[in-house]
Amino acid sequence: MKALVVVDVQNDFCKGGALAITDADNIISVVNKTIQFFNDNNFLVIGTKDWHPANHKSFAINSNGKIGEIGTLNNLPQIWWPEHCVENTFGSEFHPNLLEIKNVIYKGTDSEIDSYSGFFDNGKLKSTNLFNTLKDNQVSEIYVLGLATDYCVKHTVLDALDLGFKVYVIEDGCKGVNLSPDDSKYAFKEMIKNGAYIIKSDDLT
Ligand code: VGL
Ligand code: ZN
Repeated sequence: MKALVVVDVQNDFCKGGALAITDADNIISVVNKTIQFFNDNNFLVIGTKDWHPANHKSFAINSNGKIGEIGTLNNLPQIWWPEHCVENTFGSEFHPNLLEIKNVIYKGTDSEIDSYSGFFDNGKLKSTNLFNTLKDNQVSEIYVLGLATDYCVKHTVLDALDLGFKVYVIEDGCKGVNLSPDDSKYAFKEMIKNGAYIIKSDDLT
């Protein structure tokens, strides 16, 4: 079985959002085309949501940090982010033009620790339901796209590879934060080095 994992295509990462990624909205048509392809073929479609309580410690304001600087959270290096994807707010909803996704995985729900991967928090202390959902559906190959290339897409892909999945990343369906200008480029390199295949949405037939 094949599964599509749509990573964090939420308002706060899109135009006008609290952690808006440049040109994020340009991926929506690619993401929708890909969702449609997976639906048409009766493959599994899963969406992840970054889903933080308002007191989440990755938010600069809750950790006495400066946005974009690095500190420590739960003994791990942590980038301080603006408040984003607060649970049950407009910012944490999927982009309004995104096709409906029935299977949703929530991550970053523990205020004490950040979670870039759709599978585990950054310290790998707890897991989400993503692995079990994939296992229950006998998924062996996953296709990943969404936001952001250099954080949640990358970490979801690396964990999926670690867990033994064959992983394809749909390049034109991803955009990165790029705190440093080449972060997305290096993210793709790291994913490739660890065994991911980089494809274009048009390669899906
Ligand atoms: C993300 C930064 C903070 C992401 C989530 O979805 O890539 N990035 N929280
Ligand atoms: Zn977050």
